[in-house]
Amino acid sequence: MAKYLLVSFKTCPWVQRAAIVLREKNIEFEFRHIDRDNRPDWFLAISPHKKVPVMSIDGKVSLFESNAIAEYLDETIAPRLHPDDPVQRAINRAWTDYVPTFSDMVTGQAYADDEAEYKADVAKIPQAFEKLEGALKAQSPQGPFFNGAKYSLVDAAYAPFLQRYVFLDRIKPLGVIEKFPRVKAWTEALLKRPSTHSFPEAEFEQLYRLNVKLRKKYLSQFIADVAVAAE
Ligand SMILES: N[C@@H](CCC(=O)N[C@@H](CS)C(=O)NCC(=O)O)C(=O)O
Repeated sequence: MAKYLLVSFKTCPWVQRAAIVLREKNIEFEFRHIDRDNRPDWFLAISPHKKVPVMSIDGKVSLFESNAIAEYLDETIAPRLHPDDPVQRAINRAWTDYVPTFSDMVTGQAYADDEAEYKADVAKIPQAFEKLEGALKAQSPQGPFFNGAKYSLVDAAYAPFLQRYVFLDRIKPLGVIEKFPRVKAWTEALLKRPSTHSFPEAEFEQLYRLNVKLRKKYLSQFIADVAVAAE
């Protein structure tokens, strides 16, 4: 088996997506966390956009962009997480293409400078959840995952952002996901899935909260506890 090295910032959701796919496929990998503010030269040499994730294979080739990494792993290592049916595969890919927009709409409020901006950002969340609610109704009437019982790359792509929505909802209640029962049930199923988690859940939530606090944005004032060291 090839040697996989996944280069990461500890709380990066895009790294988490790649890590989820590795775990779903039972692939052993080295998880190497680097400092966002002091990116080593060896990393800069293999990451064209200076971003994580980068996945190095046998120290010979380095892949970047979480979607490209996920697709590569799915093409090369069983079990296949893409559906066999080409139409279904195209639908799944279309929904993973929506992830960057979804993440901005659902977690963008964490970067708001003031209350007015925060409220405007929160007002965008229902539009994103509504689209997903419709997609889940069409693709997965019974749940629990995007394609029903079979876990797919769509699940791996959304899990990190749905998890962050839950974290943000616990910092300052948003009251949105409750209106979208399929999205809510999907989120719960993804959070229960062991592959979602790169770190113990409570520890990771604390780390996330600390990052939000240290960002010194509008939301920071609602976080009282800073129990773990920043990374
Ligand atoms: N489209 C990229 C996004 C990766 C990304 O934005 N990574 C962030 C960390 S979560 C990063 O490395 N940011 C550093 C920077 O922008 O300088 C992917 O899917 O892999």
